[in-house]
Amino acid sequence: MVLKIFNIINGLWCQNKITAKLGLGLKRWIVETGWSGETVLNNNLSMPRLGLGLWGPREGAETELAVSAALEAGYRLFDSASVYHNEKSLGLALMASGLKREDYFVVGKIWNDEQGWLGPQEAMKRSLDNLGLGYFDLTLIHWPTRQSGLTWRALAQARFLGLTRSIGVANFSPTQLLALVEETGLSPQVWQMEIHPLRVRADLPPLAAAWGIQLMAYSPLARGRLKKNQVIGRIAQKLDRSFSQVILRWAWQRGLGVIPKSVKPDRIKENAQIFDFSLSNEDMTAITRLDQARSVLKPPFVFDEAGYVLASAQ
Ligand code: 1BO
Repeated sequence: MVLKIFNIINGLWCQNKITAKLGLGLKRWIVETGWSGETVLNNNLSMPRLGLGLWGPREGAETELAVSAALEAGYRLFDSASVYHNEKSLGLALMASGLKREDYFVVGKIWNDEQGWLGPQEAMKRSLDNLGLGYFDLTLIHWPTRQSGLTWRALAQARFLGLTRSIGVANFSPTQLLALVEETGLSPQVWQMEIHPLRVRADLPPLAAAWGIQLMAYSPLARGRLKKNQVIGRIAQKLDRSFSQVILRWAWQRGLGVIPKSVKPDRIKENAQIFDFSLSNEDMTAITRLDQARSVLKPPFVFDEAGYVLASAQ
């Protein structure tokens, strides 16, 4: 909302280069204060930092109800993927909300067998058709494959053609990301990774900051593995908050985008209520110390020796 009002006023006086530059500086300042819940990406477009993860809900009423509950609770970012098979329901719920297209942010992903030069744009058109939308706000390569250099060039072209406004990667190690940028000369706007207190990835925030890329945590609640954790329980009790709110707030204070998944309206609402309290440095450290460098995910395919998805396993 703060950014929306700002954008209207800013549009009126950004008639020349100097005022436009001042306007962008002011926009960054508003975002950095945390008032807006948004971040400005390295292409100067803004993105909500809290969103609803859609890996799991089934196509149909389950996804539609989750998305409607999220919209009502104030979520504006929806993390979809062709492989989640619920794009039609996401699109229907967005349409039913009556919101304008620019008022929500839709993330899409290119699955492994959609990678290469022609596959990504065909897949994006298919997904946009399912969603009933004209463009993605952000499109990610879902997993690194040996085809990802070509995929990345195709995504850059898709951005140029208006199929997506921003591009990024998911599940790329720092080495794989560097190799991609070196091969193509194209930097991502967003880097999505599995991050939660059991997999802290302390190496990633400084790298993302140095490279000017927004980091986004998927499975931020460790898929329920922390429900009985005593450290989080103690902090939650002290602050009179839920386990999930404490974990999400920890991720938020690390500067991450967060996309918790839930299909329960009360849980969806609860997960969005993380802006009226904060964690002390001691609490942040105590949660960070829970790190076990452990993934809570079992990808349904295998990787080669350099961590790329094996073509034969896609
Ligand atoms: C296998 C899908 C992982 C989450 O996007």
